[in-house]
Amino acid sequence: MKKGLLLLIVVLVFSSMVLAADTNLALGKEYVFNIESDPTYPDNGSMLTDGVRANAAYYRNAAYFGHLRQDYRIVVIDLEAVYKIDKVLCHFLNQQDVGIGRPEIVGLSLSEDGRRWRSVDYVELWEDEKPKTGTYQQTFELRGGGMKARYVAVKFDTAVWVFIDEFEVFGDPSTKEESTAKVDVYDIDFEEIDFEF
Ligand SMILES: [Ca+2]
Repeated sequence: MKKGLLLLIVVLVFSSMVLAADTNLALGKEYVFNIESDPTYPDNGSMLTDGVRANAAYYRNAAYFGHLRQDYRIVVIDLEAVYKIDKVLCHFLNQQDVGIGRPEIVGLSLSEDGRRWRSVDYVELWEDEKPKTGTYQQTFELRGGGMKARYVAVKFDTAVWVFIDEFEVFGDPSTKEESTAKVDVYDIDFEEIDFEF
C-alpha cells in the first residue's frame, strides 16, 4: 500500500515536470506584425496564438491567415513576464497549386526589455531538402537555448503567399520572473531587432 502510494507520488511529480517543460507560453498572448495580414485572408488579431491549428493542409481551413509578398515579416509576441525559452515552433502551409509557399528562412530573436535584442537561432530550408512542390504543413523549430525573454520576435521571408495557423513558444513556466520592462508590445521598434539575415 505504502509502496503503491510512493509510486503514485513519483509518477505525479515526474509527469508534472514533463508537462511544465512543455507549456506553450505564447497561448493567448498579444502580438504585433510589422506588416498587417492581407485583407483577403485576414488575421482577426488573435489567430497566431489562439491555440487553434489547421487540421488539414488546405488554404481555406479557417485556422489560416495569409501574408502576401512585400518585405520580410517580423512578429513580436509579448509573454507578459520573463521566462527561459526552450524552443519556438512556427507552423506554415505549403500549397503550391494555389501559390502558397512555406518560407525559406525563419529567424528567432529574444529580448527581456523590448529594447536590447539577441539573435539566437535561424533555420534555412533548401528547395532540395524540402521541395515547395506539393501540399503539406511545415513546422520550423527554433532553439531559444534557455535564454530569458519576455519578447519573442520571429522573422520570415514572403516570396509569394505565406499562410500561418499558429506560432508556439515553449518553456518551463516555473522559470517565470516578473518583468520590469515598460515597453508596450505595440511600441516595439522593429528596426532595432537583431536577426542573422
Ligand atoms: Ca491559431
